[in-house]
Amino acid sequence: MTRDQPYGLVSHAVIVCEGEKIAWVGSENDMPAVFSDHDATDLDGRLVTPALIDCHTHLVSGGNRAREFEMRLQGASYEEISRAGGGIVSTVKATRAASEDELVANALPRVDALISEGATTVEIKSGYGLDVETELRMLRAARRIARERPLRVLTTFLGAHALPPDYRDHDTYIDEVCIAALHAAHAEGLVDAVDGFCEGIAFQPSHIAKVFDVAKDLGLPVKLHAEQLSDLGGAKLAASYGAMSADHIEYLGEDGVEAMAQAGTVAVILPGAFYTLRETQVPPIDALREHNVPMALATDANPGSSPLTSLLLTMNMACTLFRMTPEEALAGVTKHAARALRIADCGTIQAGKRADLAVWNVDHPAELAYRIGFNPLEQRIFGGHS
Ligand code: DI6
Ligand code: FE
Repeated sequence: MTRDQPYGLVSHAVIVCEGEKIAWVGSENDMPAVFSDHDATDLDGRLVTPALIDCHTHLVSGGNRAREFEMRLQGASYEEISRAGGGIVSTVKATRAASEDELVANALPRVDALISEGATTVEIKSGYGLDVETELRMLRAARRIARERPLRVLTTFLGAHALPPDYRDHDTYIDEVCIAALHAAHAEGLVDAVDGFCEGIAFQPSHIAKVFDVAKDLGLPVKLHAEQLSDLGGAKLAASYGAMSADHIEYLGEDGVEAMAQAGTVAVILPGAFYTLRETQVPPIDALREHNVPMALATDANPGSSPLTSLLLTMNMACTLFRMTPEEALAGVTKHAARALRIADCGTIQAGKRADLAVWNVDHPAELAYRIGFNPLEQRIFGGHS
């Protein structure tokens, strides 16, 4: 596609699909004659973008935390609720009590919300089991979602999400449960990547390093929830392991940005959590731009800090709250989200890539980020099928 137009826009374009893939894309006038006998669908001049990709979600979980929402409105902070046994740990209870079928059934309406806005690829993390059995059950549920819906799911093991109530010592939990669960999940083919939550209320860099060392031995790529509420140097640590992404990063400093740039680690920006927790520290967008760190955008869909299942609203929030441009926001949920997940076969409209496309009823791509709570999707195409 041409790079000289904003958004890489091509007007009067043709996209030739063959099977699951794009065979050719370009301006109507340049189309090779060999394609002229293909069945054609006229999209009436509508905008076509790559289908959307949500590269950071916790879509599989039990229960919900509406009560905690009420408590926060009465003045309790996210960290206070978490230290008082609420927060992540309350979702752990509900998730342990849920069967695989229940976990899938609970997740599907949220998955469908993403699909209805043109998403074809979604990352889903474990991390609400925090015991071997439930971590594996969450990942099996995540894999099953890709069989229940026309959707690609990438799974992420997040055993280092929180200290479960049955453990007092972080090192013991990491050594006895988290690493055992990672080995077991990997042996069952359930893990595409390994994540952790590096934060005062979760795990220190030393704990994360232990988990990442195991991931490295198993040949699994890593990513990290880093610098969300404080700066523990998580992004730097992740970059030292060649991480796919460092996510949240509100408190990331310049040295962390540089480390990410050098390692090719994508910044995953999560405005839903920032909004929900009414944070005030914005991620260092200017520094990320200056250092050419690709910025992906995701929902962080989870029952606590980001009960958000709209990538379009995520785009709007990234622009309004973080001053990202609508063009950056669109790249954040397509091209850079694919990069954050290290999937080279989607995220842009190019010959040879999967025909994962979204057709929109808008006049200009900036409209995708501009509206609030409005879905202009006309059609979603997944692997050439609508
Ligand atoms: N950071 C988040 O925003 C979520 N997990 C994490 O590591 C929060 C998850 C939750 O509150 O349930
Ligand atoms: Fe998260």
